[in-house]
Amino acid sequence: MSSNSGIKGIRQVRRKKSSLSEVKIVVLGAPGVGKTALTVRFLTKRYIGEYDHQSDSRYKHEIMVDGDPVIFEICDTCTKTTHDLPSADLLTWADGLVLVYSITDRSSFTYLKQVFNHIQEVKGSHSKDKDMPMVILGNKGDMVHLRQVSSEEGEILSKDYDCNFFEVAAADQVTEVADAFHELFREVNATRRKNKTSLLDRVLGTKSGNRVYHRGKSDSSLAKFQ
Ligand SMILES: Nc1nc2c(ncn2[C@@H]2O[C@H](COP(=O)(O)OP(=O)(O)O)[C@@H](O)[C@H]2O)c(=O)[nH]1
Ligand SMILES: [Mg+2]
Repeated sequence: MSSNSGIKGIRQVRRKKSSLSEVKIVVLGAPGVGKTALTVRFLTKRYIGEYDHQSDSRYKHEIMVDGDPVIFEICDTCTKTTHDLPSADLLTWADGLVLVYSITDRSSFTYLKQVFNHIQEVKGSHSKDKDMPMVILGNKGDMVHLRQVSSEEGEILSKDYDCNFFEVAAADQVTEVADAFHELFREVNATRRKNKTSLLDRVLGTKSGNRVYHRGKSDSSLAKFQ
């Protein structure tokens, strides 16, 4: 091997490292909706029926999204009652939120609305200049015979809060669950780009002059899964 190809090799490694993205995700939802099952399904592709978590669990995994490695840091919250709401610290830590309800449990759907109101309040008092990318998951899609929340209601909720919505089943889906997390990562990236551009606009005072292209939801939903 010539010394030239050695240098090339090092450059390639460096480039790869610097392009590594990181995303911090918090999984929220009422007790028993499948937050842990979905998180574990996404990170390991496996489904483990019962978990005995007494506190929030944190995971850090490297996952390929659209051909690039991404470090997912995930906080799987351990909500004990529907009076529990995420702390301001946790919401500040998060780049994006996975909001889970169960299609077999109407109260878990109602709980999400409570969470949304809480997020708006926290965002108001901690006026941070960023949107919070979110995805809503209606889990336990395999239990249609016990359905209490229609797909349309899930869709309407997601339109109200301007986020993506997927009905999934941690119990028997792998790709669909992963796709939902990947989509959230894409949304986080789009928001980061938007925030960077608006900061630049403010610093350079070019707000009204330049036209900037922001990737819309329809573009990101077309992106192919792996
Ligand atoms: N049928 C079905 N059961 C599920 C699904 N996801 C989770 N569960 C079950 O729901 C219960 C609660 O799941 P868990 O992940 O611990 O919920 P968490 O409290 O939100 O973390 C467990 O018995 C899981 O096996 C699913 O997609 N379908
Ligand atoms: Mg759990």
